[in-house]
Amino acid sequence: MNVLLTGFEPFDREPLNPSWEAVRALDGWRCGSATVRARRLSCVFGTAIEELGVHMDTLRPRLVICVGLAGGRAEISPERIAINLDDGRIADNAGAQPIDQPVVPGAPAAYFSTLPIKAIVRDLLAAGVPASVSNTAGTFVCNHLFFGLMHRLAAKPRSSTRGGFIHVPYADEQAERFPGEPSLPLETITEALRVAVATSLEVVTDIRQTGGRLH
Ligand code: PCA
Repeated sequence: MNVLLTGFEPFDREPLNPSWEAVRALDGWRCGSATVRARRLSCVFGTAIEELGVHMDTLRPRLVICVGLAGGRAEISPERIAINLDDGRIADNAGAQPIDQPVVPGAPAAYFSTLPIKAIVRDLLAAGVPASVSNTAGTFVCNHLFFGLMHRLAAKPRSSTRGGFIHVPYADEQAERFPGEPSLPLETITEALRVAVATSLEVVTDIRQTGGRLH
């Protein structure tokens, strides 16, 4: 049984993207009866969703976790919701900068993750990794991919495949270029994704625990 983990190529002039560096360290890792397959996606609107679709068609995964960098966040953050909106504050790696466009015209406004996001946060905290639920994945390529993933899964309601998105902080290797911004060791980010995979395979119904915010 395959688990698909995706990370992104670098973007915004950075030489590395910790999402891909962490994900690729898990390629081939066996978690119980599941095997992780790591794939790198382009940081390009449209293309990222197309590449994900090819990998899903080929690997037929039972679990899909897409991972991206959220520079400036201090915690590993499982995303709760993908919105049907592209609004680029910067251009993607192909130079496109959509403003207020739907990811998929005519599709629902939003989809919820089908990962056990609360249980993932619980298990990360228990492992000593800073973590919290995020209630917005932004409006750039990460949210775009997350929406594309959930739209695809929603089209096959009888499939048992679950999926979602996790944002990670800068890796320590990037810290000197972002003074004052939080970062984590790459090994901690990799370990966090191990926990996220294991918890997602184990927990089908999420736990009841707040992940809310006042603002
Ligand atoms: N982070 C960006 C896109 C690629 C990535 O790793 C985002 O949060 O949208």
